[in-house]
Amino acid sequence: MSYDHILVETRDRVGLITLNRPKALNALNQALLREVEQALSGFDTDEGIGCVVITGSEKAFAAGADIVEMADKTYPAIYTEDLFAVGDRIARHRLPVIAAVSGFALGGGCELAMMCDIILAADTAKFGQPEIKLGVLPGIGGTQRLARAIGKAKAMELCLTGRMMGAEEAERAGLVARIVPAADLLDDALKTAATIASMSRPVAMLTKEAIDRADETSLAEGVRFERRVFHAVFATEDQKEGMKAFVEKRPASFRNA
Ligand code: CO8
Repeated sequence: MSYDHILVETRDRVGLITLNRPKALNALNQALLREVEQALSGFDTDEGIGCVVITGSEKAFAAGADIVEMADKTYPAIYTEDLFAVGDRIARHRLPVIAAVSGFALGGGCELAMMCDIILAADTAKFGQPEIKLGVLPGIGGTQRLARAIGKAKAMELCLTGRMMGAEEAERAGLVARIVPAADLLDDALKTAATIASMSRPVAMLTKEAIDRADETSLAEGVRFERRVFHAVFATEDQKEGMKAFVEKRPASFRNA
C-alpha cells in the first residue's frame, strides 16, 4: 500500500504512522484521514502488530482539519458526504494506539490525539480547540472527548475561548498520560508501544474495550462488562501462561491465544 500524506512503518511488533504534510503543519485533509484509517485497519488485521503509534513532526502533531479544503463547502455538501465520519472509523479500531504529540495539536489534531488511547506529550506540545475563532465548533468528537477527559468547566473554557494549553496543564488536567522531553518523544512512545505489544494481543484489545466502556455506560454496566471479560480471559492460553510464569518466577511468553 502506498500513501501520499502519511508514512507507515513497522518496528518489530509496533506499527508507526507519521503524519506527513509538513508544509501545512499536518493539517488533516480528507485524504490524509482516509490513509490513517487504512493504515490502522491494516495493523488491526496484522497478527504481528500489537500496538500502534501515531505521531507528527516536531512542530506539529496536526494543526487541525484542513481549513483550505473546508472553507468553501456548503451545508448540503458536507452533510451528504458526512464530512469527518472517517473519525468514527478511526476511533473504532481495536488495537491500542498511542498519540505521540509534539508541537501543535489543535482542532482536528487534538481530536485525532483524543481518538487514540494514550497521549504522550513532548514538553513542547500545545493542545486546543480553536474552531470557535473560525466560526465553527469541534466536529470530530472534540466537545465530547475533551469534556470527558478534562471535565466540563475546562472543556468549556478551551472550546469557548479557543486558547491553547501547554503540556503541563494538559497533564494536570488528565488529557495527557505523561510528558517527555521533545527529543525523547518518539523513542519513549515506541518503547511504551513495545511494552504493550509484548502482552497478550487479545487481552490488550479486551482491556482497551473495557476501559472505553467507562465513557459509554453507567458504572454498574461497566463493572458488569469488565467482570464478564475478566471471566472470559480464563479461556485463553495467555492467562494460563501469564499466571504460571509468575509462579515460576520467569517472564511470561504470550502466544496471543
Ligand atoms: N489547515 C490548513 N492549513 C493550515 C492549517 C490548517 N488547520 N494550519 C496551518 N496551516 C498552514 C498555514 O496556512 C501555512 O501555510 P502557508 O505556508 O502556505 O501559508 C502553514 O500551515 C504554516 O502555518 P503558519 O504560517 O500559520 O504557522 P505559524 O507557526 O505562524 O502558526 C498555528 C501555527 C498557530 C498552528 C497556525 O497555523 C494556526 O492557527 N493554524 C490553524 C489552527 C486551527 O484553527 N485549527 C482548527 C482547524 S478547524 C478544525 O480542526 C475543525 C474540525 C472539525 C470540523 C468538522 C466538520 C464536520
